[in-house]
Amino acid sequence: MRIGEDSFTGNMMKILLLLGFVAVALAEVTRFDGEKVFRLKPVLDDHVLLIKELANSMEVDFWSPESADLVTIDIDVDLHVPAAHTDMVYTILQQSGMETGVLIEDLQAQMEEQLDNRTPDPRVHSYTKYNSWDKIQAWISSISSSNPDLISRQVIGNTYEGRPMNVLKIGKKSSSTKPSIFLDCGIHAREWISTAFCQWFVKEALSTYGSDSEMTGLLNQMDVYVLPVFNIDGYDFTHNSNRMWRKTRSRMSSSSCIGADPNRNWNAGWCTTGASSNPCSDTFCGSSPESEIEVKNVADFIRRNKSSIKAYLTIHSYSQLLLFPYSYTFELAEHHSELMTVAEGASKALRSLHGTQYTSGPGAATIYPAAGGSDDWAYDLGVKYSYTFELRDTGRYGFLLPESQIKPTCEETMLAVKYITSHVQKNLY
Ligand code: 0X9
Ligand code: ZN
Ligand code: ZN
Repeated sequence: MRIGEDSFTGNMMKILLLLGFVAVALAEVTRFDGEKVFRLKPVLDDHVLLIKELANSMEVDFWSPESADLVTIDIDVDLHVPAAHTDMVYTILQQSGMETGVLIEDLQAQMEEQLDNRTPDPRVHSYTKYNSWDKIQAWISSISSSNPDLISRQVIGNTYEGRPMNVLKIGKKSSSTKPSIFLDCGIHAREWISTAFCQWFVKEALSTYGSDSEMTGLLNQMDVYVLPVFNIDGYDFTHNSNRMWRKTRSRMSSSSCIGADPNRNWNAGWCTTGASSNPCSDTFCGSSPESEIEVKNVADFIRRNKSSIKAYLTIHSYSQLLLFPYSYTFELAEHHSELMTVAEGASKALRSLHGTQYTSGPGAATIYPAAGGSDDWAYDLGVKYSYTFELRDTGRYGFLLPESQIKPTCEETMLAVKYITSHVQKNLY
């Protein structure tokens, strides 16, 4: 090992590289100054047509529903419009007579307001902040190594960009295989409250095991597999480049557009409805079922553990819904009435804490038909209790739910999740 000139050169190189990376990172951050989110209430075919035309003629981004293909009469549309077009779009909408409101005046300002819990130390992991992937990854390691009696972890594969996907298995150790529940968060990158919930769930499980009888009973009898961040590449991208990213970050040689919708990529009526085969769409279903490595990794894991997994819970945001199969068809699921009863009980438990209202029902009829989702896939595989949560809020902040709402949102969601898990525990099959 030589020192002197070489180490000086080496250090200079490091500094230059670092500066280079900083410059690149800064250059790539997308800002949203002056951009608005409109809420439209289409009640005529003409309104629907107009929204689709707008979508074709300028770069608007659908927050809800997720693409122009899903727009129909009588469902609210939350539309994100670039600054340069806001005046024109607003005028056109006004002239059409469609009811139009402004949900978010200035997206950049709202984005900065979202981080309203930035004290005391921005460098540490916090359950009431939106943590970066790097912080979550460190948290996964430390929480598993400090709770060896209740947590074990395994890597189920890597993401497209090579990040390890850790699944935490939470439960009292047992020599035989226990029945289990699979919980994932962060399928969609920009739904940050979802990712916050999985961390909250793990914390609550650990801190109430032994004191809360429901949690103790659950973890004694069952295991809960938690995937804290499903779409890690996308999540990291929302922290470092574009806050509004939804999809994975995979590349295809046939298109310059990046990523597929990881909730349109499952082998359940794949790409037949409410999904797009255009790689540039936010609801692109991918080049084939499970083309997204993250989806494949999770599907493989669930298939491998199929005989033990009794419930599949997946956390999204926003619109305060508790959904169950089906979304790829309007046909009712075989266990429709039980799924509905449990969903209503869970919604009621959730509401009891802060009065937050949830609507429950099968996906297709309750939000929109959309094929290739994880809930439908798990259900058709044989996981009877399959639920998609859409957490707070109903559009005031949308994906930019302030950090000050993490605690109340997670607390109320815990009640619904525990309601479902205790039903599952009492009705093992
Ligand atoms: O569209 C989705 O993937 C979910 N809504 S979100 O706003 N978070 O994107 C709803 C998923 C419901 N289930 C299925 N479509 N299978
Ligand atoms: Zn990172
Ligand atoms: Zn989602």
